[in-house]
Amino acid sequence: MKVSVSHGGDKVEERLAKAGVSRRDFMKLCGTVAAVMGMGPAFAPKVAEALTSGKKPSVVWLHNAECTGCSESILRGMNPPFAELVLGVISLDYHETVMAAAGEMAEKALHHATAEAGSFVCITEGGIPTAENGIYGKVAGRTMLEFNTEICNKAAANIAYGTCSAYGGVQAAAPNPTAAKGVAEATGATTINIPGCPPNPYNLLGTVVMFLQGQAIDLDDIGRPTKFYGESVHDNCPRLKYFDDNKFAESFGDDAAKKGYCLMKLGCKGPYTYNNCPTIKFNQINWPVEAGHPCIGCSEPNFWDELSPFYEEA
Ligand code: FSX
Ligand code: SF4
Ligand code: F3S
Repeated sequence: MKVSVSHGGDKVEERLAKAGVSRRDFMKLCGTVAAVMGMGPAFAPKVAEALTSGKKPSVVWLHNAECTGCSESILRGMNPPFAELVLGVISLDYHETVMAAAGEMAEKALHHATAEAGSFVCITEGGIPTAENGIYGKVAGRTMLEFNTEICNKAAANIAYGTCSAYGGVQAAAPNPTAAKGVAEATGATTINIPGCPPNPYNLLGTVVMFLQGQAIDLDDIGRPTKFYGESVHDNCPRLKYFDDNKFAESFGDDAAKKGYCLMKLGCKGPYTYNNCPTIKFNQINWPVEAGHPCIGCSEPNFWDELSPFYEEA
């Protein structure tokens, strides 16, 4: 693999300093990434080293059929400003939502970044409509099916970010009129899947750190890094003690719910869902079950069909 790396531009420390993020905050974030990776605090300097090595892999980010919540999950990361960090660590050569270029200039940037096979990493967001040769999703006159098939099969590595990109997601829910599929299934390319609707940006950052460190990334049988998706939501849920004691909330806002009892009778799909939400949380602040909402299984393939109705016990 010979992903082109840029050594120019702002260094990650400079970008973070401009955004008002201290070295101390940055080290705290590295500690969180180390924890997400299942390592102790002693691993934080290694994370910092990978993130500040100055090697910035060239990344193109393709948008498909989606709600853009996946990009939002990164852009709204606050602790420290996550977008600054991500943009400091990679050379983001194409991303329709955040790039300044538009129209033909944007297309040129994409063409330029993807001209040489194996020289870039592709991150995809959203599912791919495949019915009638993909006519239900087009960018710049080309179908998503066409340009994803071309680019993903030329990339050194593909990361499917979000459940839609990994497995089809909401577009692929029954009756799926556009025959939407995940990127791997639609294009034949291999993807590392970081599902969630939206996904947790720390799982993406942890994957990028493993990539920068040259670590082998162990995947489960549906393409998810086992470091982040190896245990169920239920396994690490703070309400598990109540589940074990048969103490359940019967309705939203009842006394049992307020006491933090298990939400299984309100539809929680935590036992069937593999993700690290209870330990990493969103913005390290909260996550659905702790906020009083059942897990709807948003990181599982076909969860819209197979794990619904969302508010009924499975
Ligand atoms: Fe899907 Fe992402 Fe859910 Fe939304 O782009 S995983 S609908 S959060 O935004 O693709
Ligand atoms: Fe499991 Fe959900 Fe109950 Fe938590 S709330 S213990 S994840 S069933
Ligand atoms: Fe999704 Fe369940 Fe986590 S709904 S965000 S996998 S708690």
